[in-house]
Amino acid sequence: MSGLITILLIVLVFIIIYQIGKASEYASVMRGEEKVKFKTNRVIAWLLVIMFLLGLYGIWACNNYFKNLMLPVAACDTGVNYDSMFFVTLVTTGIVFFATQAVLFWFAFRYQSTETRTSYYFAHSNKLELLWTTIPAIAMAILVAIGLKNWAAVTSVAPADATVVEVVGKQFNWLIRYPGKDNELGKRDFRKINDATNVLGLDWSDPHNMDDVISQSGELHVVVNKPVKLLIGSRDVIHDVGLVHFRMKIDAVPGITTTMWFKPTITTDSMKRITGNPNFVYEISCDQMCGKGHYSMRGTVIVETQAEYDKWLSDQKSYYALNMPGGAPAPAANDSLKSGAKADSVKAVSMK
Ligand SMILES: [Cu+2]
Repeated sequence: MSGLITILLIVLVFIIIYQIGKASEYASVMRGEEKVKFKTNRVIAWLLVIMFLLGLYGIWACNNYFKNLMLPVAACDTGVNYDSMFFVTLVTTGIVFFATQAVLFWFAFRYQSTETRTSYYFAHSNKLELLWTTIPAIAMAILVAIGLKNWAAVTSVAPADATVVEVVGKQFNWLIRYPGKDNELGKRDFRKINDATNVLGLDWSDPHNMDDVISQSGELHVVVNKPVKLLIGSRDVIHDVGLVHFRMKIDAVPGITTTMWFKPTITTDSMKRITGNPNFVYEISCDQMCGKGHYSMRGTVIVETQAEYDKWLSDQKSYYALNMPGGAPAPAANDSLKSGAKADSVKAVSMK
């Protein structure tokens, strides 16, 4: 019974709304339909102007509210170039945005339909088509060219004196490997990966691996004003090395080594002073959704002087020393390394 009453009530409400609509229609006929139309036009035109002003205020308010989220100055040369590219893009598109929006809302207000004005039908103009196709095309081409130049700077061949550091993503942290005193990273083989004793699958038959240092806490130490080249990889799924303070990011793909290089120009200590934040740290974020622990893939970049870096590195034990206590480097067993099964037995020997 109550269901029927509800349906009847809904029907009744619809009938009332319909009747109100009809009544206002009759009223407009009695008052003169044209008059009502122009009055409505005026109201809408003013509402559009108000909407435009509210929109401008909204942009300003958002910018003001979120300005604390703005990044500090870029901490490397390529980052500074990236920021200037972003600024140029923002100014170019910003001018076009404000100009077109202002014209759009102003025309709707200024040229509203009135008793004396009839609409002008404007079908087509080749000149206009050419103008508003060519100018944006040229502007976009220039912006894209600047972008390609910046991208090439980051991904091009690194200077010969660059320190090479390996950054490998895994669910869910960054493994960072430094070449030891020999300044060369040893070979690695994914078949040798073992979470307990060989997180990166270092090939112990390669002497270059003996002094390699691995940070499992995701601490990337780099020297100020010295180029550093990152060799980036992944142990499982696609991750992404995001270095927001250096305005850089690149995917970490399993089976492929991606690289990018940069020259940090501001030490962590200087950046603490610049930002006025004594707890400031440069961050490594994972910029690719990689699983349920994605949020926790936070590493840090420590930009320091050469002396500080040398001291830090000399304080580190090599991964080999940490995981193969008392073990001697594996004998020359290059031939047996060709198969994964045999390679494991080599590792077992070296662990004894
Ligand atoms: Cu991730």
